[in-house]
Amino acid sequence: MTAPTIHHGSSIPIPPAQLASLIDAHPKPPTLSSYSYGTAGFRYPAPLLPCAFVRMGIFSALRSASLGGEEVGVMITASHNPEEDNGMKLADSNGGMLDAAWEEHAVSLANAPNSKEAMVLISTLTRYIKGKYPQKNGGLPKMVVHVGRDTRSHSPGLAKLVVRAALAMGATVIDHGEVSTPMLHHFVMHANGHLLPGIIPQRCNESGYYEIMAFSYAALLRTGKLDGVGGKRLANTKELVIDGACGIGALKIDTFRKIFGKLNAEGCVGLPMLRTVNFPGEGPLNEICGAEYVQKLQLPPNLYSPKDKLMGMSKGYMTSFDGDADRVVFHFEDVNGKFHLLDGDKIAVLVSSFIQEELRCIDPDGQAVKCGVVQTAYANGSSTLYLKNVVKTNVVVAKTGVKFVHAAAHHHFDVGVYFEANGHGTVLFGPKFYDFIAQADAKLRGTPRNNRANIALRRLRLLPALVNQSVGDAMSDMLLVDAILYLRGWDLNTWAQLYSDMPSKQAKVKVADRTVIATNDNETAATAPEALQKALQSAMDAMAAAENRSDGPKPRCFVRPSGTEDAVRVYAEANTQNGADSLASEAMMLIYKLCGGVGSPPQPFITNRL
Ligand code: 16G
Ligand code: MG
Repeated sequence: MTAPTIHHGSSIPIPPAQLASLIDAHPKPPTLSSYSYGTAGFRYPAPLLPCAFVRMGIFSALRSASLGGEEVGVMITASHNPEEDNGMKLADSNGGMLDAAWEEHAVSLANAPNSKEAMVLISTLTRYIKGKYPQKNGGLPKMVVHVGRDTRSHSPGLAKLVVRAALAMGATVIDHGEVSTPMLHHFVMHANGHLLPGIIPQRCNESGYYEIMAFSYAALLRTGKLDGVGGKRLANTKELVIDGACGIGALKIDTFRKIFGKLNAEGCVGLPMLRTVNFPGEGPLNEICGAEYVQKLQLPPNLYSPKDKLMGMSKGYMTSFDGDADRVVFHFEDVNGKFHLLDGDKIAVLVSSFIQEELRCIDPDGQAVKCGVVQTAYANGSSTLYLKNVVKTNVVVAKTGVKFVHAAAHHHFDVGVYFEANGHGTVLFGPKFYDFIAQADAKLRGTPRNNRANIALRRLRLLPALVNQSVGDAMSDMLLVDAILYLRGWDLNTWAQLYSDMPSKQAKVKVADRTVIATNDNETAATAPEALQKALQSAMDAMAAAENRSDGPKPRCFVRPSGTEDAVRVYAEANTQNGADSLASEAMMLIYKLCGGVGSPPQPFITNRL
């Protein structure tokens, strides 16, 4: 863990001609028609990025100024993409994703054909900001940009471009070096302390990030024995194995291990042993390992670490992070060596039922705080049914991508749990939750410390600090899940058996232009090309008739253009693996035929699992 490097930009802005020549030095790649801001920012093969990165360095400084000097962030990563790709995610001052209105400015600036036009956009934004926040010296307000990067070989070079361009604008740049995406979002959220709820201690550096999380996690474990139910670590949850996807997450777990050592020495019980596999350099980033691979293919990760690191390792309690550690899925091998996946849907079920149960210990009617879960079209139908019928919570379906699910959770609920099936998610606590905690505190004062309502209050009060509310965070989510399992005395098998997933299949198809496919707001149905949805619906109806089941979710499939790759994604689920595979095969063929498929026709899946 190293301290960030702070660079101060000059208080006198560099002359426009110099800024223009910095832009000119990194021209638009001739092979790229335009940059688009995808599901999570710009993401392209690394050699195409220098132009966009210089411009986004300038842009992020302007964004900070446009918020009256609040601090913003730039994370250099292509997340779960292969090593050759890179990209950036922009964090707004609340720690969340860049505001949608400013996304448009970012895209326009990235795509300005030359420095002259880029300078016009820069001066328009500058004029607007100066009008909004007039300064005595006639300049822009204070600008602060936090920069972080993942472990890709080209990330340091790209980070330098962002730093240089932001400094040229006169911004202060806080360069955090190699960090995970959620760490960078955390730093930004905590740097703007006035936006933080009072219950969360302000910690805007790396050691603070670990401490706040580890201490609230340990405090949560300490409530374990009190309710007479849990506080049990079963033999097969004593060692938690973390597949770091050969990326940044693997490096960062080490600090937790050290903190856990200290906590142990201080008498904290219930901590698992952490064992990390798949470090950077041990294998190719995100390849045959990590959350994306494990979740999409429903297969265990390859273990690249040397044999001595794997010695004595059990596969009974494992997690996989993605390349920038903002996603996590759990998995285990049962006694027969069968692989079981616990994805984001299962995490949503575990977390939302835990929070609701604790809330009900204080407010049995469940009226004081509106809880709910936000899912995407990818959520397994069984999870949605379980949430509605067993957890008895509200469910909203939003468009894929954190910026959409996050906004929906914020909009609809006082405690909004969102998890994409791929493992990206978190919990958002709104003002009504904090009021509820304050009122419960007053009401329960003087009552026995260990009555159930008091235990619940203690637990609920710890959650806002343990959970990274700026964005999904593999480390925070992993600790949250582990704590809940411990409090319940469960292992992964008990959790897995809450409900059985509908068999599903995911696939992708290459087409000449994926923008010919449009979908409705939450991507559950295609709206263009015209014939597509009708044909998909017939395929679903035919499958429903063939399966002839009156109970449970019906077979379902949907297609959507990917926001991170040049492909159209297909999702299908049915009551049998055979059904899901054949529905997915049919959808792939329909895309190929109706949407301009390229290359040879997709091969149908041959079912090999029942
Ligand atoms: C990005 C998104 C993730 C989404 C995925 C979909 C963020 C931080 N990450 O990784 O939420 O599920 O893209 O990818 O927003 P796709 O559009 O290629 O299917
Ligand atoms: Mg990621």
